[in-house]
Amino acid sequence: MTLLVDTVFDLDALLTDEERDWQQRARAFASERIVPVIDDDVENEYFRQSLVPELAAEGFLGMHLTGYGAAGAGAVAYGLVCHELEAADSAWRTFVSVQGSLAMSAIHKHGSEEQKTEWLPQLARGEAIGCFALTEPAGGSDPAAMTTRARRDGDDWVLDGAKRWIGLASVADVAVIWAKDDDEVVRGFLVPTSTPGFTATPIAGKLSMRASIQCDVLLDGVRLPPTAVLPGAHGLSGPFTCLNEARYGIVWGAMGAARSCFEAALGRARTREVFGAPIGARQLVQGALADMLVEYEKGMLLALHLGRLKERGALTPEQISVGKLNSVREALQIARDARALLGGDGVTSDYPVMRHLANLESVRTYEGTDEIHKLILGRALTGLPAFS
Ligand code: TGC
Repeated sequence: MTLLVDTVFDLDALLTDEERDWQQRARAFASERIVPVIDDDVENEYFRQSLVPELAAEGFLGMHLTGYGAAGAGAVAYGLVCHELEAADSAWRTFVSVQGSLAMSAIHKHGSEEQKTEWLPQLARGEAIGCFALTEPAGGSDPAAMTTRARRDGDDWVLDGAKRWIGLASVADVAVIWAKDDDEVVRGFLVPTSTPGFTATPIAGKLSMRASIQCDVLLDGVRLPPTAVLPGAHGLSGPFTCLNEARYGIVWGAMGAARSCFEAALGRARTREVFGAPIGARQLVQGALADMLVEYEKGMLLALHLGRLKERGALTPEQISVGKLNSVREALQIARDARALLGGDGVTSDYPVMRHLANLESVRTYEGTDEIHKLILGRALTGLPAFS
């Protein structure tokens, strides 16, 4: 009997027809529109912006939000789309995350009716790109220490500071900028990127996420009207509620990268002959494949469980930390094991494994590092914060 990845626990049987439809459309999009070009784009460090309206036409941008042109899909459907896009490349799940889970979510959760009406429909249609700027050059793990300032000047706000690792900022039309006001309260601002004083510079020399863009952002006396502030965001819970959304997408997405690596290793195990037999006939190789399968299936079941909790409004930040930590950690291990099974060929672009491995190193670091998620769980378990 031959088991196919994704059929072991018959995850499909746990999905609705509508969820399977989202999954199939995302799988088709990934295989027809992303996979054929991804090696070139990675080689050339190229963000293929022409795919943005196509992703929008599929309804993938902000798909889990309701109203304002968003699809209003469920959390599991959104997770399945993240899974399929990241099976092609983390860059495209990252794009959907930054646009939908971070920029659009920030506006949807914290924006005024005018801000939602102005920005959400065009972001959902892919006619505008959004970015989300929280992390600063001194580090991303402690947003409470941010130094970007928002001061009042009459009715206006004026922003000064610097942000780093901001996805899509150089191609974005609007940036959600997080800054401290004169009372040391973190506030969010919608900044059209054409505003004088806003500069975004792509970070060069990345050996990971090469088909995506991450930027340094400089805010030099960026003057904004009073309507630019997100009225619903006061304090760090403002950005953190958006990070919850993006971290949730990663729980599914990282397992997509893992699936791609697992499939490559499995195919090779069946065909590659060493010592006169396919390596898949050897006990050590079967043991490695079994370990990959176990972690992949556990990761998928966990993602589905978290998705169902989210749909019931019962998902906690700590549960998201369990998912993000597990999915990325295990996806990295699967990618490393797959690389080893592929032998020397595993380091070439004949296989997607090294590309996924390099991408997953970024995914491990952004949206809360493994260490930060362990500390969130450590605080929840002991009641004792280790980071203050
Ligand atoms: P803490 O005292 O725990 O919380 C401050 C306020 O925030 C609330 N809160 C949350 N609300 C919703 N969801 C969550 N997950 C929340 N976590 C905290 C909390 O209830 C409190 O609210 P209030 O009303 O009482 O003020 O804050 P802390 O400073 O002690 O937090 C520590 C820690 C480590 C948990 C936090 O700093 C953390 O999560 N660090 C990691 C940050 C992170 O993920 N950075 C990645 C940035 S995003 C990214 O990588 C891609 S986008 C590009 C970009 O970086 O901009």
